Amino acid sequence: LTLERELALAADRREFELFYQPQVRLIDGSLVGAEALIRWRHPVRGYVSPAEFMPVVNTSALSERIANWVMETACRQARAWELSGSDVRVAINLSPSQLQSGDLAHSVAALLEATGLTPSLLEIEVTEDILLHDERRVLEMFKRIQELGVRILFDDFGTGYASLSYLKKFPLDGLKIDRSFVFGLLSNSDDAAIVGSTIGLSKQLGLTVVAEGIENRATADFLVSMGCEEGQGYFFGRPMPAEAFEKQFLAAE
Ligand code: G
Ligand code: G
Ligand code: NA
Ligand code: MN
Repeated sequence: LTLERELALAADRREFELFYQPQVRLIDGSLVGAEALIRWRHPVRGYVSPAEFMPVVNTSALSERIANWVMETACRQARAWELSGSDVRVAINLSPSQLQSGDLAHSVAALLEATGLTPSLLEIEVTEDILLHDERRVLEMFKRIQELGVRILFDDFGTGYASLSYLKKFPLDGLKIDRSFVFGLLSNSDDAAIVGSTIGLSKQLGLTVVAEGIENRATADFLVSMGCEEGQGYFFGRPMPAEAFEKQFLAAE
């Protein structure tokens, strides 16, 4: 059985799940959002990381099916949380195939309509490999998605080849500083300089800035001192099933 075939069976058997990782306002630790992250609950191997199977998914015929499932599941969850009185935003990771086939803006509009989700509670995270596609087409698609009221964030900022030129070319709402720059923040002055400049740059461009990979309080405090507004990382919470997320982060709201 090839991995691709196994993944198709897994989709039929509903073995995929979305986990949610909290995103907080750094100044007071209050919840602002959740990033939806796919997991494969394998009957024998347990939870399999997307790093192991998403590269195969993204180059297979399954790609669109799983991407649509992620988008729909995340929107339904976000709407359920909205109905329960929370204003937590839910962010999804876009797959490259979602820009190649069909009309993404139309799918997003249809999904918002079907679920009743307030558009500003949905965020889309895009990586540089997505922006490498036909520039005019992507630009047009982003504009239409943003006109719906959905925000678009540049994920893994700083790790690509041309991060700055993308900030100039695309109408983004914010960026997520890649965790590789955040880990060493306290001990590496180069990382501190890069993160500090990125925060300054974001502010000057009017972009929301989210730091990823925050694993301890000292890093969070340092980011606050540099003016970073939002953060995400194991210090605040690991990616977890929706029910655990509700218990830990939504019950007290
Ligand atoms: O959750 P984890 O850190 O294991 O994720 C590993 C990688 O898989 C990350 O790069 C993350 O962006 C990606 N990933 C997780 N969930 C999804 C998803 O639903 N869609 C896409 N396209 N990528 C995802
Ligand atoms: O590529 P993307 O930024 O979407 O990847 C998100 C991934 O980062 C998820 O797989 C998640 O498990 C992982 N992650 C989130 N917070 C932390 C953290 O504090 N430390 C580490 N090592 N990984 C993290
Ligand atoms: Na992401
Ligand atoms: Mn990232």
